Amino acid sequence: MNKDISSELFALVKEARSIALTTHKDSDGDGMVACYALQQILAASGHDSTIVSDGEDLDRYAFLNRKPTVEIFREDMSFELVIVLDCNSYDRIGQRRALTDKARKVVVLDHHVIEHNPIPADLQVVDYAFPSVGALLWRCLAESIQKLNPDWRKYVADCVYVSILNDSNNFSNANTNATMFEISAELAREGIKAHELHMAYLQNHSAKEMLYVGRSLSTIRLQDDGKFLFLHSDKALAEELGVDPSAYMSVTRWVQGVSGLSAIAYFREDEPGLWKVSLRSLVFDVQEVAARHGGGGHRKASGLTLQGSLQEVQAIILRELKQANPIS
Ligand SMILES: [Mn+2]
Repeated sequence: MNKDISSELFALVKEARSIALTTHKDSDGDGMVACYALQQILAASGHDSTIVSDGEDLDRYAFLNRKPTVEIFREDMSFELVIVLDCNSYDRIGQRRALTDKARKVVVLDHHVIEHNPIPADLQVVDYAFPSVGALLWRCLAESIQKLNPDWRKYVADCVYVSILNDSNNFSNANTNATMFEISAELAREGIKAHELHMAYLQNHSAKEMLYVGRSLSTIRLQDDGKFLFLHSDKALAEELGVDPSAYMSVTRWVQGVSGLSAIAYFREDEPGLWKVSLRSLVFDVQEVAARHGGGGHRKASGLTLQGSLQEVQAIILRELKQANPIS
């Protein structure tokens, strides 16, 4: 851990005439905001890059005060160097796999368990010891970050802190450890305002969004003698309230810590009959469950997508959880 990869990364960056940065499907405040940070780090040494998105709403990161260069994926795009952040599997990058297929060189920087269908890379750093891929950048590109002017370094520090807030849910997930606090202390010394970033990123919800959470919480049902908590938000709810759930902080954070449970499953209908499932457990390996259905994540927190009626997809997950392996 903590090996600096600045020279290896910049060797690839210097020989590339075009650079794309990208992250997993349903991007989040780790993968996407780490792209923002890396774009700034590359720009500081004169290397332009493009963040390639799926067209998701990035307004929730507007408080970061610097406008990144982002383009929505198109089939005809190609870049000589593609840097993938916060995932390591083709299953997680969706149609943007075309970018890695066309690239001359590929870099993968991640902190997730390596799953099936890994993306082959010319430079790969996958280290589970890091709480977020933003934190991985902070340590593994420390040499480059130290050379940034103070304004840019502060921006990168803000981005890294947001990545930690995202992946730790404000220091409350199971990945909260000494490394997370040590890196956060370094970020505080760079001048980040932790309370402001917390308010701007995690608390900045509209009343309608809170109503969306409340209505979703009202669907809580217990399964299998109270071992599993299921809850859901269907597409009709998002439409009725006019909220974009993909831009919204996960509903699962409001049920984490409920006592007496073995696992939580949250079902969010993104298209009619298409459910994004978030699994949380301190007991069972939910990464294995997700990977069996083309999803991924961590042993205690994972996600997958299933097709069918709510009853059908809940039956699949209930069966899977009953058979899940304990975390070793
Ligand atoms: Mn992450």
